[in-house]
Amino acid sequence: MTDIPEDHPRYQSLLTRHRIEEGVEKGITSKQGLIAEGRGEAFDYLLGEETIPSADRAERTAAARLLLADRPVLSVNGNVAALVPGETVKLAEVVGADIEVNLFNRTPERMEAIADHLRDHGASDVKGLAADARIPGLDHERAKVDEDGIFAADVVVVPLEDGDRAEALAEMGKVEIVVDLNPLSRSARTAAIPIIDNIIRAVPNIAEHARDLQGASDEELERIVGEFDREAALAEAERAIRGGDLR
Ligand code: PTJ
Repeated sequence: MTDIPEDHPRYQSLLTRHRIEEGVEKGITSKQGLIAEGRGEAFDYLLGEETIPSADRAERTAAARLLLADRPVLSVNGNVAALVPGETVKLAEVVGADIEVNLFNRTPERMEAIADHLRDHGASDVKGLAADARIPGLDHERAKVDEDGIFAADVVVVPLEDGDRAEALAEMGKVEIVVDLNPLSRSARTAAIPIIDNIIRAVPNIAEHARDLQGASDEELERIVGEFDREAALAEAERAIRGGDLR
């Protein structure tokens, strides 16, 4: 990346690509993660590679909901670990959440590599390795979670999630905060709080809102959550993608 100047118009997107590539090389990100990244990039390009106002509102709402939660958990897959490891650790600290590695393509090697990578970025406790509970309604490998992590959580942040699992978690009664650049994806449509933004921008922005809201009363946080309109957020993102001016 040293030969790409920071003022290159596609700097952020090239940096993201490079991180995903590195993730695959380190055994963190799956090959399917490369395809997922390509799909995400196309949506991001149409969004103007920026956080649109409805996404910023969703991110503030997510911060408020996380601060209200009793047992919040941030779920981490191979793409999230490659793109925002340090930012995820910081967000977990600000809102008092646990971090759990939860993979679509689960192998013991990738679980360990991701947990190590998160520890290298400052995580003290990484869940997901015990796998002593199951999400009902999913096949064996994809259902594995920690009993004292996602299984017991009231609020779960699930970025770049597969639709089946997002639906199964919602069935369990979890409040889901989904980060996904595709407003039409089943995971985004299942979420209580869909965030249609790049994970690279979303995670630090949720943390910034959480810092800002740290002194707020529960009534104020509940007001923010209550005023959020998920249908409007999805519609606004779809409108921006379908009708946006290409820059
Ligand atoms: O690491 P694993 O084994 O858990 O696998 C993770 C992937 C992402 C490969 C797996 O969950 C998968 O196949 O996901 P999908 O079904 O391809 O969905 C990924 C979604 O994330 C798509 O809707 C993309 O548009 C979106 N996406 C991709 N990159 C980003 C993104 N959303 C936000 N930020 C991104 N950087």
